[in-house]
Amino acid sequence: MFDSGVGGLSIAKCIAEQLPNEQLIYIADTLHAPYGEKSIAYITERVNIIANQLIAQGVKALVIACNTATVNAIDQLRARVNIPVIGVEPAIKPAVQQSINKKVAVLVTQATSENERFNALVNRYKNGADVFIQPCPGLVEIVESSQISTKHCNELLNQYIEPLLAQGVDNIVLGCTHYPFLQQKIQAIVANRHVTIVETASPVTRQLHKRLTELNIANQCQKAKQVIFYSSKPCSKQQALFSQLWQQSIQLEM
Ligand code: DGN
Repeated sequence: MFDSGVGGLSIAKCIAEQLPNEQLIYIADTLHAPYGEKSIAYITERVNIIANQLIAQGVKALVIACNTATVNAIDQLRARVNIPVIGVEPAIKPAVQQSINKKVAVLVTQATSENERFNALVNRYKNGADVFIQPCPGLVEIVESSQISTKHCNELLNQYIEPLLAQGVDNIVLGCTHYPFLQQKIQAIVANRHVTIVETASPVTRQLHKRLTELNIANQCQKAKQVIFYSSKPCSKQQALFSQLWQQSIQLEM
């Protein structure tokens, strides 16, 4: 599995907990992050390079743990490789179903907000509800640079979320895998407002398990395995960030 950086660890954590008999390899493309403001051609090239590295290691499935990379590059990757490719898409459908006010917000990167496939997904599932698409420039960088506890982070989140609350939104979908690391902060902003925050780690984990089971290749490790972590920019700062978000000391491979 891979992401532009550490965001996909929010998905990896869920997979590692729920599917302990799978060997996970995680690549963070930190040297080329963030993807959010990059072109489709650039994102596609990065996705293909990383997917090839993972396939060369003999993986049996790929998880694109990044909404931006999924909407921009999953179709061509699926057409090109012969193993299951699981993507991450914002959980708009359940959010609309459970919204009482029929007003839902989706927090995404700039690239996702402008993407045709993402907008088609919104139109497919909105079912008459108001779906507010909120691009959130800066949030990925905050997670990548360990600035979650700063005033700047609070200010940006308030700037993006307050107007949505004023509109009566009662479900907020986290449409970027970096955002679950800001969930406590978002929760504090929406406190007492009866707002549900919707994430995608569990549905992605279920989908991965389903595909592996269908192909009869699930649970092939006898014992629970340690996750192997790579970064395209390995350094002590990165290792500290990985360990902080993984809530356990980890070793970054070169
Ligand atoms: N975690 C990525 C996503 O889910 O979209 C962030 C993409 C980026 O690098 N901006």
